[in-house]
Amino acid sequence: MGRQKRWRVKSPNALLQKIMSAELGISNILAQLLINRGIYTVEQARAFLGGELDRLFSPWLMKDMDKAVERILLARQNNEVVLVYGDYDVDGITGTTILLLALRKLGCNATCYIPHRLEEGYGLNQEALGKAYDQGVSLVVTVDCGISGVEEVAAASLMGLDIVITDHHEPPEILPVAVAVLDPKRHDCPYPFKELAGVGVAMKLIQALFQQAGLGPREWEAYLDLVCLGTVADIVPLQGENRIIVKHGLSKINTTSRPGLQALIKISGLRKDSFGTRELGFGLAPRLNAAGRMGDATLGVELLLATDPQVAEEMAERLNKGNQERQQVEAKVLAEALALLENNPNMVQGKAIVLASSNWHPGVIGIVASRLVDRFYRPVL
Ligand SMILES: [Mn+2]
Repeated sequence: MGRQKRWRVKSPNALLQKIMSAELGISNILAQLLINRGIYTVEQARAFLGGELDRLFSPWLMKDMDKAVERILLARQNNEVVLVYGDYDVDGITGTTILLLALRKLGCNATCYIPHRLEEGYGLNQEALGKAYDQGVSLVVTVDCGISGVEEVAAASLMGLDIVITDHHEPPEILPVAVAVLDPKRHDCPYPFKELAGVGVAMKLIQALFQQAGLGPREWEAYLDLVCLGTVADIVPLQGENRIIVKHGLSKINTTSRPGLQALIKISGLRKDSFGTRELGFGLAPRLNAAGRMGDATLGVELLLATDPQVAEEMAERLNKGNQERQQVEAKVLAEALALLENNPNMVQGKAIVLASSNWHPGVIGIVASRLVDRFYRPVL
C-alpha cells in the first residue's frame, strides 16, 4: 500500500554561490548548502554561520512587551499571586518552568497551572481561571497558549482577573482583550523573527523583565538549556534565533546542574557528551511529553523544578514508565488502525484518510496519525 517517494532536487544557483563564497570566504558547496536551506543573503548566512547570543533581537521589539513587564513588576510590588498558565507539551512544560523560576527569582509570589490534556484540553478554560481567582490569583501569565482565548479572557477580566498572554500560535482575527498580548505572529507585531517556540516567547519576556528589574545582562542565559529542549521538541524551524538558542542551549544541557534534567538524561540512557537535537527530540522530549499524554503534565514541570537529585530520579522513573505505557498504547492503536485500513482498502484511495474508534486513547491518536502519514503519504484525521 506504500507509495513511491518523489525526489525534487534543487538546481544550483551559481551566481549566488559566487557572491556568498567571495563575501564569506566559504566554498561553493557550503554556499549552495546554505541556499538550499533558504538563506539567500550574505547577512543571513553570516548570522547562520556565526550564531552568537548577541545576535538575538531586543525583547522590546515585541508588541506589548512594555505592558507585560510593567504589569508583572507591579504584581511583584503589590505581592500579588501570579499564576503561570502553561500547556502540556514539552514546549509548554519547559516554558512554564522557566517563567516560574524567573518570576520567583524576581521575588514574585508565583505558582503554575497546566490544564489536563484529557479532562480540560488545550488552552485557557474558564473553570480553571475561576478556581485560580478564588484562590487569590490576580494575574495570569500564559505560556504557549491563550492567543485564541477571546471569551475566556473577557470572562476573566469581568471577574477582575488580569491576563498577560504569551503565545506563538497563529492569532485569530480578533485578539483577546488582555493586559498584554505577546505573540510574534500578531500581524501588528514588529518583532523580526516569527518562528519562536512558546518557550522562546517566554524567554523574551524573561529577558525584558530581568533587564527592567536591573538584573545582570546574562542572568537569563541560565534558562537556555530548557529553552533549547522546548524549541527542539516543538519542531519549529531551526533558523534565525532558534538556531542560536539551540547552538548555545545544547552545550548548556551538557553541563546542566538541574537535577531533573540530569535524571531525565540518565534514564534515557544518553551520554551527555554526545548531545544533539536528535537526542533531545527522540530521547528527552517523549519522556517529558508522556506525562501530559497519559494524564497530568504537572509532573514534567515538577521534575524540571526539582532540587533534590533523589526526588528527581524517582520522578524521571515515573515519566519513563509513563512513556513505555504510551508506547504500548500507541502500538495497539496503530495495529487497530492498520487492520481497519486493511479490511477497508477503499479508505486509502482518497486524498485523505479519516479514521475513528471510541477505543483509541486521545493522548496518542496524533502520533498514530503521523505514523500513518509516513506510510500512506496523505493527510490523516
Ligand atoms: Mn508550542
